[in-house]
This record gives sequence, structure tokens and C-alpha cells, in this order.
Amino acid sequence: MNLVQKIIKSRLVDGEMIPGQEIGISIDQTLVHDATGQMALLQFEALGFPRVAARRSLIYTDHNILQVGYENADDHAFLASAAKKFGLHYARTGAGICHQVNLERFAVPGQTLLGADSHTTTAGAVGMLAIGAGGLDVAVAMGGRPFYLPMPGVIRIELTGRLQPWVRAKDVALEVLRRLTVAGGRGRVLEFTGPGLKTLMVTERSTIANMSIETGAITAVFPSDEMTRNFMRREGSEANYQPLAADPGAVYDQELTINLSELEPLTAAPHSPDNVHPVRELAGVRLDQVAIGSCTNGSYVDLMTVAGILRGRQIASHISLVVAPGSRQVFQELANRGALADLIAAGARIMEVACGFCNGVGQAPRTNGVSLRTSNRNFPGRSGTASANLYLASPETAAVSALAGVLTDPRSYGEAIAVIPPDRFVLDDTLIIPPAPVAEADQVEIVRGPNIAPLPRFAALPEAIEGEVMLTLGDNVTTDDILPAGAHILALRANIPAISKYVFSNIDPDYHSRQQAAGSGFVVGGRNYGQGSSREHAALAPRYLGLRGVIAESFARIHKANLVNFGILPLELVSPADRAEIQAGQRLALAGLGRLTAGQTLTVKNLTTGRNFEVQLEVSPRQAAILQAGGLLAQSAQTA
Ligand code: MIC
Ligand code: SF4
Repeated sequence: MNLVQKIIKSRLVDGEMIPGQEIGISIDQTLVHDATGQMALLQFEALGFPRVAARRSLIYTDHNILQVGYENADDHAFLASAAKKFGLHYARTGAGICHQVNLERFAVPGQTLLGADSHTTTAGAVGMLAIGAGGLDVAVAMGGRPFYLPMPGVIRIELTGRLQPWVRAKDVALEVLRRLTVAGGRGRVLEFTGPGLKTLMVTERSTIANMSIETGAITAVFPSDEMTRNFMRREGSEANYQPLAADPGAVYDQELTINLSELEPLTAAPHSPDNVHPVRELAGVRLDQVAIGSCTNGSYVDLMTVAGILRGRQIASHISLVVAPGSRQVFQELANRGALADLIAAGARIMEVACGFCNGVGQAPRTNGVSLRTSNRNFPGRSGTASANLYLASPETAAVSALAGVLTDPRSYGEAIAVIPPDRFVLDDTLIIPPAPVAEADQVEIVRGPNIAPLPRFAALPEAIEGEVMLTLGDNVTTDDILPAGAHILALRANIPAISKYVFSNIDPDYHSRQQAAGSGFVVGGRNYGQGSSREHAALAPRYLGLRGVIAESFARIHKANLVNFGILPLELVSPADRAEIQAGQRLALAGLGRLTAGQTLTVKNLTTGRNFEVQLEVSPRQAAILQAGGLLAQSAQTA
């Protein structure tokens, strides 16, 4: 067996390990944060669980950290009290970005982690099976119930050779995207093997595992080896180390080889992480902003390298350089070693230890601005400025470019900076509050400020649906398109009526009012609809407005699961050519919904053209029952 199959087998509680068929696995650890946790905890409560049952469950406060109004502080008070009541760890703001902190402090090879964030994949760097999902699925796993997913196929990515100076793990992640594109990993897990592995530290592997989700893959898994042991020793968690690898002769569904020695510095140009080019080909693009950090590249080695590059130099006078350490541990190390002073002296603006710029919570670029970032997504609007142009690259490329003021191949800088991590990092978990004892928890009242709105409730699926086509969209629609990033929208994650005003707002500012006025409606997309984040708000808020079905050629895994969880029909076109005939404003009708079955073909009547077309409900029997009930919460209320 390959390593993915071995871990799945060890946690399998339902189904058979046949690729594509739904399986249920038990979950050891869960995480949510302050953009997804509000809904997850409200839903956990609504599901009636008294206390978390997973081995370890965490809430991080890392996304919604601007306090320009009461909303985020209300959310944090809610989350802190819910953590206490239900038995979760609560990482206070300042502890760091969930994925970085989780990797440093809680990762255990061979365990499963389910996170209400798409980049939960990061923990695959130490041989965890770490998967992103919507908040409701995570709430269920927090309660100790299995997590369901289609049994993945496995793509082996064999690494050979060794990276040349100035070429980094980020360039490997971008090379994977260049080859697989944003859809090439769909339905699969990326498993890394080969002699090149021994040259990659865990934090470098984590950059690659982090961006695996950008290929549409379920996650990525690295073996647990001596590099893993070294990392865990530095983190004081060697006791949790165990070696893990695929069996000799393991079989894979697809294989790729990447010769690390042949790679060069790469960048993803606007507006997709798979729009990958050598930096040298785009060298000279004038930049306004350089932003270093995020869960992709906010590690000790990343930022010490940046500080080393900037030491004794000044950034270009027109550049705004922002640096956000990935965790408090990294921040403390930078301070203790004088690297912070180097960054400040070079002209960097030191940001809070949080996601920050990565999804537009602060540092939104100017209109039409150009920003070079070490983060993982450069979708339109991702930075909070709809017209901005985002390039993605390694910390080295970013630092050298900040000095030059234009996109620059770092190999032009001179000798590469080598950073060796210390034998032991600063270990200080004082901002991570452990679960309260049961007696204390029972006394806790959950704090609900005005930003915490009640959960919307949805009725069961009717026998027939009729509605207007509200929007027709292209391929690879992202959840940032459906519900944009940015501080003012993120602040409303606990308030569905309020956040629903922003659904599709970058594409059609009137969608919200049109959909509400129309009552029920449909949206039409192309391939890989709903790629990107795990935010279930991209299903929940449209459902609240009246969206009843999305018709597309195919769906991204997490978003499809979220659509089902909130009772929106994910309808796959049997004949993709039919897409061209569906126009906004037409009326569609679907009948015979009284007894949904998995894989069912349904006939959609186009009442405007009088033509029929077929769609398939590619869901499991479990999901068909959820859709029938009007969503997972409605289903659990019915069975309670
Ligand atoms: C992202 O990187 O897009 C986010 C913001 O972390 C999201 C989470 C969210 O939008 O709730 C993700 O990746 O899932
Ligand atoms: Fe935070 Fe960005 Fe990572 Fe999402 S991708 S968890 S917003 S740092």
C-alpha cells in the first residue's frame, strides 16, 4: 500500500477503499478559526453535542484580527466562551496562523486532522492525513463522528536531485501547479517520495503540502522520516514521532517525477496559482507592494532568510514591504536573533502574526496595484482590491524584488543565504488556552454579542423546483468569486443575513437583491466550480438568498460537500455542450425530487426555450438523504 492508503486503512470506519466511493474515516484532531469557527461552533451546538470527542480540537484566532468595529471582538468572545464550554483549545490572537502553529505544536505523524480551512493540508508535511472541509463537517467530526469523503486516488510525486541555490520549496509547489493546473489533483492525494526528500526540511515540505490544495487535490502527504524527527525534536515533541512510509512496490494511480536540480525560481502571475512562469521571463514587472508571510511561507527559515537578504540594505523607495511571521514562535525567534532589527532597518513594515494580507485583512493594494506575495492564492479580488494584480513567489524572490522594486530573479543577488534552524525553538504555548475541566465548563455561558446571528433554518427539498438562471459563469469559479475575501466581509462570518449581501458581489453587485427578489434560482458554471477555500458561507449565504441548484460541468470537492450540507443541489451536466444554451434570465424547472437517489439523472426543463437537458446528481446515498432533508442540520433535527 502507499502511505495514503495505510493511514486511511488505520482510520477507516465506513465503506470500502475503492477510489471514488464514499468512505468514512475517524478524525483524531480538528481545527477551526475565526472565519469558519463561528459557524462551526454554532452548528456544533445546534447538533446537540455536549462536548468535543475528538482527541484534540482547536480554535485559532488568526484571520479576523482587525478590530475596526465590535464585530471581530464579539466573534472572539463567542469563540473563547464556546471553547471553554465545549472543551476545545483556544489559541488567542497573536499565537499565529492556524496551520503554522498546528504544525509546530500539535502535528502527529499517522494521525488524521480535519480543519475548517482548505490549507489544513499543511500538516501533510509530517505524514498526517490532513484535510480541509466546511465548518459543519468539522463540527460533526468534533463531536466524534466520522468524516466522509470519496476514497482518493493517489498521485505519486517522486522528487530527485537537490534544489540549486536560490531555488526553494515554493518553486517546487509552483512546479507542481504548473504541471497539474488548478484541477489536475481533483479526487486525488499527492504523495511525495524519492531521494530528493532528504534535502527538504519539514517547513519546506509544509510549503508544498500547503499549496497542494491549489491543484484541487484532497491533500498531500510526505513520509515521516529523519527530517520529521529533527523537526519534532526542535519542537520538543519527539515523543510523538514515528517513521512512516509507503510499502516497497506500492502502487499509485498516477506518477510524476520532479528533478529538483532542474528547477529555477518561479512565479504565478495574475490571476491563478497555475499561471506559472520562470521569474526571469517576467523580470522587471514594477511592483507596488511585497508581502511576505502567510501559512505558505511564514516559517523560521523563510523569514530568517529574508532578514539575511535585507540585512544592511534598503528596500526600493516606492515599495511597501510587509512581513507577517507565521507564528509567535517564529516572531520570538526573529526578535531574539536580531533579525527583526534587520527587517525594520531595511524598511519593512512588521505585521501582526496572522493571515493578514493573504486574504485582504489589511494591506489591500491600491487600485490596479501590483503585489508580489509569498502566499498561495492570487485569484481576482483575493487581496481585498478587485483590480489588483498578484504574483506569487518564494520569500527569496520576494525579498530580492523588494530591494530592486521590480520582479527580480533572486539568483542575481549574489551568494545565497543559508539558514540552519536551532536545536530547539522557543517553546512558549502561553497564548494557547487548554480546555477547561468539565465542572468549570458546565458553568460557562456562551457570549453572544450582536454580531452572532442565529443560524438560518432551511425546509426539506420540495417535490419540484422552479427558478431563474441568475448568473452564468466560466470554468474554475473560486469561492473568492462566490463570497469575496476582505476585512469588511470577513467580519460578518457569524452573521449570514449580513454577509449574504456580498454573495457574488465582485461579479454582480446586484446578485444579492436579484436572488432575494427572484426567490428560488440557479447558477451555472463550468469545470471545477467552487475551487479554493473551505468557506461554507459560499454555500450557506447563497442558500439563504434562495439559490437551489448549481449546474456545472464539475465541482471542487469541498464546495460540493458544502452545497450538499446546506441543501443546494450540485447538478453536473450530462452533456457539457448544453451549457451554451443556458442563459441568464431563463426559467428552469426540475421535478421528481421527492425521492433523490445517488447518481440519479434528472431532466431540467428550460421553460424559456422549451428545450430539456439532463443533469446528474453525483452524490453518495448519504448525501442524497441530506439534500432531501434540506441540509445536514435539518436532517439531524428530523432524526433528533
Ligand atoms: C483562505 O485562505 O481562503 C481562507 C480564508 O483561509 C479560507 C477559509 C475561509 O475563507 O473561511 C480557506 O482556505 O479555507
Ligand atoms: Fe490564512 Fe492565507 Fe493561510 Fe488562508 S491561505 S489560512 S488566509 S494565511
